[in-house]
Amino acid sequence: MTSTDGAPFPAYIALGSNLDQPIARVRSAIAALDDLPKTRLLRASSLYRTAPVGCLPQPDFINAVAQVATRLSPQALLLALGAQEAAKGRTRDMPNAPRTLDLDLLLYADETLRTPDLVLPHPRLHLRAFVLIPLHEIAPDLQIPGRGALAAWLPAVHAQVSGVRRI
Ligand code: PH2
Ligand code: MG
Ligand code: MG
Repeated sequence: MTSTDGAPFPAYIALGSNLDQPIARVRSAIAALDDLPKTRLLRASSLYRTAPVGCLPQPDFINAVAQVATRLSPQALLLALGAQEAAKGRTRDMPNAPRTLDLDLLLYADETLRTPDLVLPHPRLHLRAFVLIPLHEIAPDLQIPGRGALAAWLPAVHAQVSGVRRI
């Protein structure tokens, strides 16, 4: 599914920031998705303040999820998201260090893909309340390819839910 001259494909993107005015950064990053080539912003979730998960102690994150319609291939979309991160001053000193902007490609149509650069669906999306809750807000009936209904994964992250607050 890399020929992209026809109808656009839906894709979901997770946004996160926990450095230097994260609310403003996530808001402007959502708007900037509409400026990506061959890509339109369709929906965006509320912003959520979330406790860090799976990383060293660091400031709370601001997280959100957006849906786009794109004629970019998954690889081209991934590159475009990386360029946006770099344009917003993201440096990659250490894995899971606090970051100005993280843009993760969660889902691309019903594609499943396993390459060194890109795994679809995102391999941890169903384990993270800071992704599942905003994704459920904008796509309550979503099916995750290979994993079933998104809503069925919410109970699995109940221990993280108290750390996710809509703002
Ligand atoms: N991103 C991570 C690791 N942990 N925790 C929260 N709450 N939000 C994130 O965006 C996040 C995280 C790696 O990308
Ligand atoms: Mg991430
Ligand atoms: Mg990332």
